[in-house]
Amino acid sequence: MTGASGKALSRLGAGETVFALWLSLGSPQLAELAAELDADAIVFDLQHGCWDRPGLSAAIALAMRGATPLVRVAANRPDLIGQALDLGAGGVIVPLVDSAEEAAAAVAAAHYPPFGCRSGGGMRPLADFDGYLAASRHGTLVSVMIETREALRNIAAIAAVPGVDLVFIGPGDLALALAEDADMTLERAIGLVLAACDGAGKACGIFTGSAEAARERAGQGFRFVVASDDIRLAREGLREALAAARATGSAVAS
Ligand code: 3PY
Ligand code: MG
Repeated sequence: MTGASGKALSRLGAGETVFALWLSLGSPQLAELAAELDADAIVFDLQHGCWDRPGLSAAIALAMRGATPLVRVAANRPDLIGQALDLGAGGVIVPLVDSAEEAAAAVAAAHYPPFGCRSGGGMRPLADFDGYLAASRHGTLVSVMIETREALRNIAAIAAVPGVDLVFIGPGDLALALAEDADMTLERAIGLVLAACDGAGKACGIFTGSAEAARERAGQGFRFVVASDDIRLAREGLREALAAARATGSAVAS
């Protein structure tokens, strides 16, 4: 089991946009459905999502049939990053990275010595550890999230960190961070991050919640966008179905 990040990393390397699906509900069955759709990446959200480890392990195996499985870890910690990769994720998205030092720590946690501090183990890596080790150096996607004022201040240094493959904006948290800031709008901050990534020759991505937003951001030069997520889709689909059923019922009654 090697090179699980292949599809997403090769699209980024070729200057193409990665269109991702985002799963938070903790359902391996949804991962199986998503894997049938030829997404470039399927992201499993462990920061805000409902995943347990056995469920995540099953979901990653299903996702990798058709896409690059990525894990948004709960925090920038070597144990969490190592666990996600040991389960077979092709890469990690690390939230709330505020400085070049924190970005370098995330990169180190994702790589084995001498390039980093990841510990060797896990059912999937050990199936063919020599092959996995050889592929992992250039085949593990590391993405750091920009979602605070401090990250914004340090964006040039963060984007320049070797081994950061993708700088990924969390617009929700960034909006919270900038709420009281009269001098900085969210869109201006997003533009500054994109420009810093261009300057550093790094891919910049942004969380989006709909196909329209994903298309628009891709058109602006963002190289990793999210077509939708399972919570939003389930909520909208269920709401629409219920409303449609009720509308039919009232039409029949009248
Ligand atoms: C944010 O918008 O803050 C995110 O983390 C997206 O998931
Ligand atoms: Mg966030």
